[in-house]
Amino acid sequence: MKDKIALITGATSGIGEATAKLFANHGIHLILCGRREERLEKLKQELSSKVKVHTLKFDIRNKEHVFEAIKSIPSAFKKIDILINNAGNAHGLSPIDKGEISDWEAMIDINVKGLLYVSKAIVPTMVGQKSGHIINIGSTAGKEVYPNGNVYCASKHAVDAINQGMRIDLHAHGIRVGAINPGLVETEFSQVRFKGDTEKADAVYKGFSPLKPEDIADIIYFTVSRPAHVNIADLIVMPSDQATSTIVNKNN
Ligand code: NDP
Ligand code: 8X3
Repeated sequence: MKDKIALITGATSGIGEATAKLFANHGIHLILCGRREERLEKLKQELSSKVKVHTLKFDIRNKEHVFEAIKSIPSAFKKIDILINNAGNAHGLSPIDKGEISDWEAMIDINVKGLLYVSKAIVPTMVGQKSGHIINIGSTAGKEVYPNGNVYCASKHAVDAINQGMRIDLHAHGIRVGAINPGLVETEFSQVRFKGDTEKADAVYKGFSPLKPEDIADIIYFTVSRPAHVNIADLIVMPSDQATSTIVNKNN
């Protein structure tokens, strides 16, 4: 994997950040994306002793900014081997009659449209180079629907469909496409979902051992480091204490 180049969206936190650190340990050069510039810079400083790091600050909702940012990638980083479509979040957890339209828009714009913009900006180059590996970060919420999860689940079901569609369209071009669908992972995810309500966010992970972002990073690295003839197409991973989105053993 040494000297491959990976672009990771949502690299400033959680799963994306853990993946960036693990990739750097394996000699994979990095293009790190997110909105929080200080975090991007900090990560760049930390990882630059191991690999080449380029940072791109953009809001994935803004189509023009996505395309400008990706166009601006210096030539040394232009041959992207691995795309990790990871940026995303839940916004709110409310029944459909009470949900905020702005939250629905955020989830569709970031989790679905943003993923498509980034892919559209990168995939044609992969097609040209007849190689590439795309990992779409879905969710158990893309495999089932849970109470009050309505639009977040819809956005992740869309990621599931896009993952399948990408694989159908791109496998003949030598591009591997696969999704990793995690259950409960303790990151900033619930802080964002509950808009900074730390008590509510912490309660999500109380009483059991949730996945850590490093657990998902391990699986992402395993997936991208399989031999060229192996494509992990769709993988669900949950904490051992979780059986479905709603069945979680919280008695530990
Ligand atoms: P975090 O909140 O820790 O990280 C989310 C990342 O997405 C941040 O780096 C953030 O960067 C980026 N992001 C969010 N909004 C935007 C935006 N508008 N433009 C650009 N980047 C954005 O959560 P996770 O690490 O948990 O989430 C990563 C992925 O994993 C998401 O797709 C999520 O749906 C998925 N997932 C998470 C699970 C969990 O339980 N935690 C389970 C299943 C799937 P910045 O704010 O700097 O822009
Ligand atoms: C994140 C996991 O269960 O909160 O996708 O939807 S969950």
